[in-house]
Amino acid sequence: MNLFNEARDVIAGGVNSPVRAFAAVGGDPVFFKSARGAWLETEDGRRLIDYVGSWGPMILGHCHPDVIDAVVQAAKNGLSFGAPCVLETQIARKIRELMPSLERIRMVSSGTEATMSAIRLARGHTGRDKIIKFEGCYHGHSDSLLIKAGSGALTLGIPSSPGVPAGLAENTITLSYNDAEAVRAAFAELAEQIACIIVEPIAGNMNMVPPVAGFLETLREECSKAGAILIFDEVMTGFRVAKGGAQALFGIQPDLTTLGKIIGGGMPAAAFGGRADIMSSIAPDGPVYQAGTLSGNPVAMAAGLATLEKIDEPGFYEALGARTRQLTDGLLSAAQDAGIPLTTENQGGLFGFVFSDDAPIRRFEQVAAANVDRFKAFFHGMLDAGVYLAPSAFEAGFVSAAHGDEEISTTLDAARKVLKRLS
Ligand code: KE4
Repeated sequence: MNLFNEARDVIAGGVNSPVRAFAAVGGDPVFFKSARGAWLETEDGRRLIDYVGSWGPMILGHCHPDVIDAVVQAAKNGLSFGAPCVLETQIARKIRELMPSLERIRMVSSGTEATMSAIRLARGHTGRDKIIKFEGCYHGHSDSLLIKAGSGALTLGIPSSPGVPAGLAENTITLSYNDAEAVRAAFAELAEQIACIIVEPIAGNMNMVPPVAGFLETLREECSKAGAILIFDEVMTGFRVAKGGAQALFGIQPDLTTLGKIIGGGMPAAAFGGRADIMSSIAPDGPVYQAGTLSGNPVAMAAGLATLEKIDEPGFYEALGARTRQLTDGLLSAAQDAGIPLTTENQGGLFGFVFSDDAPIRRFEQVAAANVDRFKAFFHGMLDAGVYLAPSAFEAGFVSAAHGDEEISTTLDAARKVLKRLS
């Protein structure tokens, strides 16, 4: 029996997270047994260049010695205390040093927990129930956030997953990403009912879609006017697109921020934080309850802290950004030579590419209309050539500090050959 069938015999769907199942690209998922730097090693002995990086955490590359040493050292002192340890204070200080808007922080164990808790905090702090999110943005799988709009701008949410009660869904308003007018209209109609807006300041879950000028500014302005809380979900963009995240890049200060991925360095760690007055509403200081057995786990804190120390080194993001641009520029020229419409985005260590001639991509509808069949063929062609891309046309890509000239040139050589075959 093959590894995937063996997994399916005991694990729901054969995977512990749906996107890993290759349903969006076809075929069986690849099983990995090890990774180092920019490279993955499969169970059947192949080496692949990795552009998923565990969906973002592995910004230093896999098995960075400083991170592994920190994890081993922490583990030798005990895996979990369920009680305070100084590593939690140290990483919280480091996060605030890099992202000053997080005046107070609460560690959790996943991005889903971070956004779920931030939403509850916003509702508890404001006493309001409605939240605004944007179609194409993903904030983890808590009930209030698995909601898609019907048609129209102000349609009250309908569940996009069974198990989400209609009574809850109707408090989620889903608008179009980059549609500032729809945001103003929502506040004009419902201002005093809106607890918060949650947004990916650069969307990385509908491929990569940056904000248009004025969009984030409108969110900031409307929330400030209405006394609603602006939540930047930087689980993906935090320390990925710039040292201080998207909020530093765009110079916009949210009221709350959610983080994950990189702050755990590959271990389960995430966080929410922001204005001290809002965070004072969280238990035990305040009435909004939130808790977690492994929140602030010392081994995860050690991995995250070691990672954040490294990204804070001089020149880290200049080098990372240049590497990512080298990749996306090369993909663009290979597609042009092959006569295939392709548009790309890049910022820091995050990139996206969409098979479409409708550039620039700024709306979910444009991504949804792109050539997914061509993406599938490209994905498998690159996999056969030894390059592991995200197995979905709706995901972004991740470059690490370990991706060097060899990895980029090998990737672009493969892309040139595969695109020529597709033309
Ligand atoms: P987790 O619960 O998966 O740690 O984080 C949820 C989350 C929250 N916010 C943003 C902006 C995110 O991108 C995510 C998770 N990202 C996906 C990849 N697009 C995780 C991969 C997966 O679901 O397996």
